[in-house]
Amino acid sequence: VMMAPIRASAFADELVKTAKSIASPGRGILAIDESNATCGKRLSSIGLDNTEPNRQAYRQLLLTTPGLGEYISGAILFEETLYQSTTDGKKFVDCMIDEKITPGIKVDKGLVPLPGSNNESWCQGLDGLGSRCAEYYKQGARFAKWRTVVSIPCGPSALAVKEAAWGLARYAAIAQDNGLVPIVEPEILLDGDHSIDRTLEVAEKVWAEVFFYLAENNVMFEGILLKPSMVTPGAEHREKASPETIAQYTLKLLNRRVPPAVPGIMFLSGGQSEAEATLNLNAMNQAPNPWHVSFSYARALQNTVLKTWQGHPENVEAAQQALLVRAKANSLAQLGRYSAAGESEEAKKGMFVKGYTY
Ligand code: 5MM
Repeated sequence: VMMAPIRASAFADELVKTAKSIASPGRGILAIDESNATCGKRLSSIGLDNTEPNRQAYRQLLLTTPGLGEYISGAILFEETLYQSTTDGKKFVDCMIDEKITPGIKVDKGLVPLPGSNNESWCQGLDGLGSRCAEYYKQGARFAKWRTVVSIPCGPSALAVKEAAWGLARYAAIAQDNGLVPIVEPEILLDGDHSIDRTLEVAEKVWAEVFFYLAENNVMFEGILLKPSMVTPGAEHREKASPETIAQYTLKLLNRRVPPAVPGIMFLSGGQSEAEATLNLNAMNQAPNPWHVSFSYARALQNTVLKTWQGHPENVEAAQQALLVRAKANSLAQLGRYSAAGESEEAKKGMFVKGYTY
């Protein structure tokens, strides 16, 4: 007799429904869960101070974009944003629900050095996670995110990979127990001069361990979403790879490591330019595959928006149009129907920063 997973029993049906709706055709995730420190960096790039009203204004611009829900199925928020409202007093959560955008919440507490490793890091946040998830659910969140990183130039050490995988699995089980669909994000950083084959090798190791511990923690695979890095050469490698090559390697990774029970693969952009991130996603969707291969971009959805906004109220509408342009391009890429003709120069600018930490 097969035993059903013991975890997630109370929320099982709801988790499956939530995951499916986030992974619906032609839609993906808008990642705007920058912690206050990271949001401050974004604001300072356009000359704004890192104040609560400025963060609120920026998130209001994004979350009140008319028609956004056609292309965006979920948005990941930082805790502060989950409790904020528009200047007219409408809760951001309600703005999202009106557009059929599922509210999500970042639940990790960030990266710190991992003692005993090769200068690597681990992700904190398991203490008190159950009660925080329960609170976020009450506030309207229906999915969660936990991002940890793996560095290829630093090894990665067996210790760092194991810790990353174990932390993701414990988090995923706790999130499911509290009704939140966990996004599982072990970001393999772009840094390094390694080849695309080396990235594939590391990614295979990382995902093998992640799925081993997810299973050991009785996580229900139908109620999770993945947020992987695309398989590319290191950012400082002498050769660049075409979208076709990146798609071929990345799909090889998914085929080898990800069970078809997982409903959605929502890629991160990791410092790629807006146009690159869209082209690579489009290349992956040229043939049917067992999952929903889509996006969960932060920088690759926000770069042009920020530059267009510049913090001026009179630019809000134009900035919202810029968000719609990117969201629609990625929606088409999810369906395999994107063409790069007519992309702006801004969208083609790379955003990779060596040694970048959020
Ligand atoms: C939005 O940025 C997230 C990191 O925030 P903090 O480190 O400030 O807490 C990050 O996890 C992001 O969601 C993912 O890396 C995807 O973003 P990109 O820009 O790589 O698509």
